[in-house]
Amino acid sequence: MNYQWKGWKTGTAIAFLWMILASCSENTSPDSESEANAPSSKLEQVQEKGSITCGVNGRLPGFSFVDTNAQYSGMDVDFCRAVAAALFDNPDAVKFRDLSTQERLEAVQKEEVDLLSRNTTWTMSRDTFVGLEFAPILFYDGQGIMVSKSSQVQTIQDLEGKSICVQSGTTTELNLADHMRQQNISYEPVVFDDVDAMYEAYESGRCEGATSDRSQLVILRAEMKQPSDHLLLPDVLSKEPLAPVVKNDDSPWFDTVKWVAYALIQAEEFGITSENLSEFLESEDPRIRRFLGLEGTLGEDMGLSNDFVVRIIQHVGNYGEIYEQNLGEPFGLDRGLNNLWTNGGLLYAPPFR
Ligand SMILES: N[C@@H](CCC(=O)N[C@@H](CS)C(=O)NCC(=O)O)C(=O)O
Repeated sequence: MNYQWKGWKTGTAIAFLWMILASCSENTSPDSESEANAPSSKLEQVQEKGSITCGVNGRLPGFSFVDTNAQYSGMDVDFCRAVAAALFDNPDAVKFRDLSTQERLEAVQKEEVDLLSRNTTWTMSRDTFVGLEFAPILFYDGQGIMVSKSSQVQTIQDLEGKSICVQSGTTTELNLADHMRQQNISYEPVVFDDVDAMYEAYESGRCEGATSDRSQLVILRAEMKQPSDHLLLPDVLSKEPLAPVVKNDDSPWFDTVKWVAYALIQAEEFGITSENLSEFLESEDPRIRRFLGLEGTLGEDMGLSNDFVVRIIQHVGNYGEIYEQNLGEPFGLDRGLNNLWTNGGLLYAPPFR
């Protein structure tokens, strides 16, 4: 047996496998950093730093958008603010960093950001191979297709032989290919690296359809010159559970981000809002008292202050308030699956005890 040859073959096979996986995994490499001299948790690091760096989209109204005065708004932005509120009692202790679709996962791996809060779908390969952790799902989305009314397209089948604008480095691109293959529909994908270029091309008639997360299509259609010229097909091509992301192998930091997300959901379930918080601070209900840190040491036990939930609600509000302010009121997006489990949705926080 020629071991050199065998080794070469194995090496080539691994390199080849990596190339294939990388092409489906948004240009990231496996996390191979030695854990031997692992630094302290990012929780301690950010506490020392006094702020968090949060990776966002920056160009998606409702989720994360930066205006001409450099002010950020949106659900993803509010989640960054909630983490900062929990840690520093200051929702403004966040440095936002705009990340493109292609940059976002590597920025987490390389710790250029402490947290990614950017319309990012939780997938198995991102969670495992790419070396990331996904916090609780904060928006249950699904992929949709928008078409111009002038194209006469009314069903996915009508897209036979037509072109569809799609952005590279997304689950969207992969799902579209899967779905059309499964339905035996041949189409022309027109792939863009840049989201603005993609929607401009679609609006100017370069493609009959455009595909993305449905929430994004609804929001961006509202921003188009003639929103009523465009139609969202009823089909939902995929599950797109959008969740905040942190780097693997750092439980204290992952726990922090995770329980901030659950606190937003549980606050809504208890009916605690930024408006009525002071009444709840008088509550005799042991579940509320524990949740708000009036009893017990749930916060301190994980390295935060005992009143971290109070800080979140006071500065940012509960999940429902954040949703209404960013997506419900401005864009009329129904809660749908993004409702509490008690209201027929999927939002469910484990017990705070
Ligand atoms: N949720 C999907 C898609 C998210 C995504 O990045 N969407 C694109 C549009 S299809 C986007 O937001 N692009 C903005 C940009 O790259 O600046 C994913 O995680 O892959």
